[in-house]
Amino acid sequence: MSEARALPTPFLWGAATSSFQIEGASAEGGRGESIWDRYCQRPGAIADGSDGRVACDHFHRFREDLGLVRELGLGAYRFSIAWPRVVPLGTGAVNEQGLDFYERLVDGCLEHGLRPMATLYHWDLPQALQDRGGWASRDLVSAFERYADVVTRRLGDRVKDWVTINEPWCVAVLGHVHGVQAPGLKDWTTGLRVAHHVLLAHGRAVPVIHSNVPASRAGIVVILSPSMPASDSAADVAAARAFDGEFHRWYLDPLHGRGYPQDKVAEYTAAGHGAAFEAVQPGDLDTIATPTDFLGVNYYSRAIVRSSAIPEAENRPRTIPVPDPAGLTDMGWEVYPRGLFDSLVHVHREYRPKRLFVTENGAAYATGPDATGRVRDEARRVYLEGHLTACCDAVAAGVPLEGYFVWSLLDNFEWSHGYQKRFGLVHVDFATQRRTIKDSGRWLAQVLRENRLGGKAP
Ligand code: IFM
Repeated sequence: MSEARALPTPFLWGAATSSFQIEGASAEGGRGESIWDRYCQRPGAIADGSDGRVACDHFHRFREDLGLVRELGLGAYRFSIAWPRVVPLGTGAVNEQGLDFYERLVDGCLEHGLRPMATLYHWDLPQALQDRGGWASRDLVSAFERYADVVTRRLGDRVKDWVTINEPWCVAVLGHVHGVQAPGLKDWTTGLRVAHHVLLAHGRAVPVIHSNVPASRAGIVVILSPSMPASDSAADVAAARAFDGEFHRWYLDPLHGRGYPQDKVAEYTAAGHGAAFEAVQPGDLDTIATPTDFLGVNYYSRAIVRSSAIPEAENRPRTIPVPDPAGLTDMGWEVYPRGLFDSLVHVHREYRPKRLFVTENGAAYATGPDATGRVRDEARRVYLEGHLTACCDAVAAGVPLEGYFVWSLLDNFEWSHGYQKRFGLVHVDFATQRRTIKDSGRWLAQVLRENRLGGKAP
């Protein structure tokens, strides 16, 4: 246990979720099919063969779940809106029942004294849009702009914090290059087109949010994972730089007015993916760089990168696992809080966003209830303590960090891992839908109550 220290104030403490991972009710309330509904049907796509049809049944239990956020002592709740619940076919008819659901959710937040932060796109694209080319098609940009308009007109009097897109790298690369997320494609040229359209959609949505929502704050969420060479060899150093280009700079540079990094443009072109850049039209880069009010950072771990002879066609990540398995979460990700501090300081110094939020941070551990019903997840408490300390250090170092959201409120559907990876502060028994606040959640509530970190665990 580290020395006790005061938490930064004012500061927004919250928990985060996303629609497909918790809502369930996939065929209720007029919701259309999403690419994740379709992807889950693909044999072998989801480790435990599960899907999102019921998930945490949050659609029906959201009041109980908001009560849990409050019980955890948090002041904010980050959730996402399912595009196919609001515009079932992606364009055309609006489903009023879908908007009504999010209105009830937002009102519930406000009744519980929670500041809502809404994400417009956390990966559940309407399948009808995928059938018309998905994010590889430029038509998606205006479809997203219109969807953002519909949602912000209805909720903008109550929701002030808006995230356009969650983790564009995951959308583009996991979904279209590695094929391990919906829609499950494996093609770099497509992935690069997707990345461009996703960024463009973000840039087009920001003014829509600003004009529909008085006093709004709009931003995008990126995932950061500081890349470090596995050795001092020139080849590993170059590989780490290449990873940094793919994972961070490809998004952060254009978002901050620098255009796409030229080293990566040259690399992708040399690898035969140059056709992707035909998607970039005059004015696009200005749109992508539309000023925002915050940058959201999702952080889980660092990446140790080695040069390798893996042929690019295999679409495999070029990272190596760290040697000490004791320091890994159930995702196989190293516990490395220092990387959060480094990432926040780096982004602040390099890109100067107006303000920052840690919009996701957390760890998967399978701990379930013991014979007394208590969930003793000490490993998660340690993880959170380390990362909260990193946030306090970043604020002390002058980073304009104004909030932190734990991933996740609930154990939930962890994409291709199904229900096997548990990130929640709250345990969910998926057979009964019973919720149990874990020890880590009780510890967090105590930290927030006492407004200090490093005290005795409850
Ligand atoms: O569960 C995901 C979330 O949907 C996006 N960020 C990473 C989390 C953990 O993998």
